[in-house]
Amino acid sequence: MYTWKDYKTWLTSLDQPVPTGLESPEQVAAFEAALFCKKQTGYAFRLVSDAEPEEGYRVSKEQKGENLTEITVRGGRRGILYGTYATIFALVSGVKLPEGLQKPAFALRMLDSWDNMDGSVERGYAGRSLWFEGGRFCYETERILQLGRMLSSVGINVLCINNVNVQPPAGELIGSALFKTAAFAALLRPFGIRLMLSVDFAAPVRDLHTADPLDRNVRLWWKACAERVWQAIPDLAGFLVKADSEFRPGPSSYGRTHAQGANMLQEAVAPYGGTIVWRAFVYDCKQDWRDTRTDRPCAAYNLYRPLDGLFSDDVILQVKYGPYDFQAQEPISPLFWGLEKTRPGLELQITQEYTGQQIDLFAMPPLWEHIFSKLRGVHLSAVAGVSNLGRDANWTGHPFAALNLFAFGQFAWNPEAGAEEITRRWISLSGYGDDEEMLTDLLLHSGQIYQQYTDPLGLCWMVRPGIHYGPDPWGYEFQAWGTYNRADREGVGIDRTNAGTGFINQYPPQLASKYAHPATCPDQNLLFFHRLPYNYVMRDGRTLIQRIYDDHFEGYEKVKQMQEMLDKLHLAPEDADIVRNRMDMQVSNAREWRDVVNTFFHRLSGIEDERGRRIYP
Ligand code: GCW
Repeated sequence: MYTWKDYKTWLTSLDQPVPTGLESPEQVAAFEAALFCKKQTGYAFRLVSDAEPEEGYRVSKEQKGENLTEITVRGGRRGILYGTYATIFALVSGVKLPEGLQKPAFALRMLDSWDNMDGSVERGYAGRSLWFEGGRFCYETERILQLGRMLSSVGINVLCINNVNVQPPAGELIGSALFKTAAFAALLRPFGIRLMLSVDFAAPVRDLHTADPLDRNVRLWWKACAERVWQAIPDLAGFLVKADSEFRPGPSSYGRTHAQGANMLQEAVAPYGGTIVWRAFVYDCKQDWRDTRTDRPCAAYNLYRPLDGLFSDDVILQVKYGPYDFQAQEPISPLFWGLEKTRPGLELQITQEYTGQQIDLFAMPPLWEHIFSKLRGVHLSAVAGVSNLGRDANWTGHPFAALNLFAFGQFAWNPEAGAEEITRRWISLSGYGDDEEMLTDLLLHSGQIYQQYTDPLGLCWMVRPGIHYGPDPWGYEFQAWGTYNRADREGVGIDRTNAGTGFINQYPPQLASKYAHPATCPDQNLLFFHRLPYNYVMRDGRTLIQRIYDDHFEGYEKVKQMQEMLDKLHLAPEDADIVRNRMDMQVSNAREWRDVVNTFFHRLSGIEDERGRRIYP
C-alpha cells in the first residue's frame, strides 16, 4: 500500500532526494512519475507536454494489455507537474483520476512566510525558519527541495520568503544578499514555484532621505532596484507590501494615497511582469479606547473604497478574510464587495495565531469552505495563506496541522472543493485511513469546538495580548489596538448597526439587512454586530448569558471527548507523543478558557448558571 505516509517519507527521505540537477517542472514531473512507477508496479506513466494552459493538465488512463495500464498526463509547463502529483494522489488515496481539463481557479496561489532573517518566525509554531538563521540564508538544500516538492504537490506557485514586517537586514535580500536570494529562487524554480519578496516602503530613505512616491528620485530608485532584482531573478513574482500598517511606514507620511504608493511600485516592476501585492490590513493602532466612534473593522473599507479605480490594473490588494484580523470567528470583510475596479486577493492564515497555535486542534477546511462560499460571485485575483511551516521534523509542529497546508492548496486550486472531501483525502493520504471516520469527525468539528470554548458568539480579542494564546477577557480592552468588547454589568458587544458605528452599511444591502437584526444575524456573528443585554433571549430560547455559560461548559466537555477519541486512534509512533501531549495542553487550555470567561461574565452580570454548574467566584 502506497500512502501519504509513504509519500511524506518519500518527501522527506534522504534516500530518495530530488536531484539538484533538475531544471524545469517538466523534469521534476518526469522524475516524480518515474519514482512513483518504481514503487507502484503495474502502471506505465506517459508525460506529454503540450500547449495546454501553462498550469492546466489532463489525465487519461488506458488499458494497454491484460497487465498493463498506461496513465498519460498531458499539460502545460507547470500543468504537467500538477497533473503528475494529482495522479499520484488519486492513485494512492483510491479516488477517481481527475477527468477533463484541470486548471487552477486563481493564477496566484501564494504561501506567505513571516520568516525573519534572525531565524525567528513571526507567529510561527513549527520551529525556526527553514531558510534564515543569524541574519542570512542558512538551509539544508535537500530540505528546500523537499519543500518545493511539498508546496507544488499541493498546487502552491508562489512563496514569499520574508516577513511583511521587514526588519533589517531583510532589505539586503534585494541588496547585498541578492545573489543568495537568486540562488534560493533557483532551488524552487523547477517545482514551478516563484519567489515573492516583502519590501519596506521606506527603503529609499537610506539613500534619498525620502520615500515619497511622487518624488522623481524615489521612482527612479525603485526602477533601478527592480532592474537589478529582476536581472538576478527573472521570474520573481513581485513585491509584497505592508505599508501604513502597525507602525510600518507608508505613503501617508508624505500625504500620498495608497494607490499612489502602490502604482509607483507597480510601474517599477511592470517591465518585468512583476506584481505588487499591497496589503489592506490598515487601521489605527493608536486608538484611544475611550473613543467609541472609531471602529477598527470599518477602517479598510473606509480607506480603500474611495480609492477603487485608482489602483493600476496589475496591483493586487490583499485583504484578510475578516475585517479585524484572523480571529477564529469573524464575518467576511465587506471590502471584498466594495472593490469593483481593483483586483482583490484573499489572505488566509494557515498558521494558527488566534486558533490554537498548533497546540489546540483547529482544522481549517470548514472555515475556509464557509469563506469561499460567501465569496462566490466576488472575483478574486489571488489567494495567499500565511505559512504554518518551520524547521520541526514534521514541518508543521502538530502533525495534523499539515491538513491545513494541504487544504489551503486544494482550496486555492479549486475554491468549490468540499471541506469534508479534502479532509478525508488528507487522512487517507496520511496513512490514517483505518481511522478515517473517527478522525474526519474529530477534525471537522475541531474548529467549531475551539470557537465554543474561546470567544463567545463572535466577540473577538479575548486572548492574552501579545502572545495570543489563552484567555484574557479584558487584556485588550484598554489598549490602543481598536480591540474592545465593552462588556459591563448589563451586556456585551458593539453595536455596529446604524444606531451604532454603522459598520454594517459597508455590506451589500442583502447582507446588511441580515446582520442588522439580532433575530436574523447568525449566532456566530451576533456579538460582532450587536450589543446585547445578558438577558437577551436567543432564537433557541436561551438567554445570552446562559448560552455563553453553556458553550463554555460544553466546549470543554467536547475537548475531553476529542481526547478520548484521540486515544483510540492508531497514531504513527513519530506522531503519537506530540499529538497526545498537545491534546493534554489543549484540555488545560480549554478548561482555563471555560473558567476565565464564565467567571468574567458571572462577576459582571451577577447572573447564575441556570443549571447550577460550578462557576468560580
Ligand atoms: O495579526 C497580526 C499579527 C502580526 C502580523 C500582523 C499582519 C506580520 O499579530 O504578527 O504581523 O497581523 O498581518 O501584518
